[in-house]
Amino acid sequence: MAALAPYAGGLTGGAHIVGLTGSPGVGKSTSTNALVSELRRRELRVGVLAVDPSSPYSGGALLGDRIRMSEHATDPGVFIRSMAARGHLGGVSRATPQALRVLDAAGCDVILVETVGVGQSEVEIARLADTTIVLLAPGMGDGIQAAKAGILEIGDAYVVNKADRDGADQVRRELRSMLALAERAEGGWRPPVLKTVASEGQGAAEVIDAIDEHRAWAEESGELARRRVRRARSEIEAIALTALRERWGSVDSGNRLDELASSVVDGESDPYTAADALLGD
Ligand SMILES: Nc1nc2c(ncn2[C@@H]2O[C@H](COP(=O)(O)OP(=O)(O)OP(=O)(O)O)[C@@H](O)[C@H]2O)c(=O)[nH]1
Ligand SMILES: [Mg+2]
Repeated sequence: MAALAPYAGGLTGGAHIVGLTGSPGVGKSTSTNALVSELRRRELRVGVLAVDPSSPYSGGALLGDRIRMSEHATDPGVFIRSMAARGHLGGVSRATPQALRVLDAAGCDVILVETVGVGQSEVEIARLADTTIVLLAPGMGDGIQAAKAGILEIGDAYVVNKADRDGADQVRRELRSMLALAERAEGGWRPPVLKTVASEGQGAAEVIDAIDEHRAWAEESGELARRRVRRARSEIEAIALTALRERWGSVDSGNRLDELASSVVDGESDPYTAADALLGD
């Protein structure tokens, strides 16, 4: 990581990190594939990270994604990697930034990060990305779910995929009216709501254009620099917390915790005093 530092990051330059999140089956991998095709048409180098936050073995997802992205498998301008985040200490926030750093240093212009939206993970990905795309689809109750899950705060662009199915326009309308209610600062970014048919590649160019516009705005407004500092902060924090937890393991050894627990049970001490004693050791 130290050797990579001069080649990765910066406050504005380097790879543009795009997070794609949404419910299972909404079409994230299919969309990623379509976006890669469009980015390659624009002669950009692309990295793809598919992060599975729910499983320590992303075998199934990996196989599916390989099939969906097989047309790019032999393209030297595309690097695709599936990762499981669970089982890594610190989850998405620890494992993913390091992979992003490597891809950035390797010269990717854009890195697409696909994560299934399951609770915390989509918020984590939004904290990692320069631009976050939230995918929805008709018939999944996604419009209403969106409000509940708090995804209205994290998207820099919303994409209603599977627009070949009934109800796409309705999801789009619902989403637009919900977004219109959100308060935005003067000169703030207004997330567009786009429609795609990822399986046909329809709408991919518009999504890439929206990403470009958001990047230009973020660079201009200073938001990009703020996000990158925030990303580095959470990265340092995750590594430090992991180190603390490891150190905790050595604090816990030598039966000190057992002794303190006995003293609490015996009424000689209380848990707060005991915790202070443990940390003071
Ligand atoms: N009709 C239609 N089907 C689509 C479209 N995009 C994707 N699909 C299909 O939807 C299914 C799920 O697509 P994926 O791309 O695997 O979805 P995902 O969000 O990556 O799924 P997970 O990674 O399992 O959460 C596949 O069968 C796709 O072929 C679309 O625009 N229209
Ligand atoms: Mg997928």
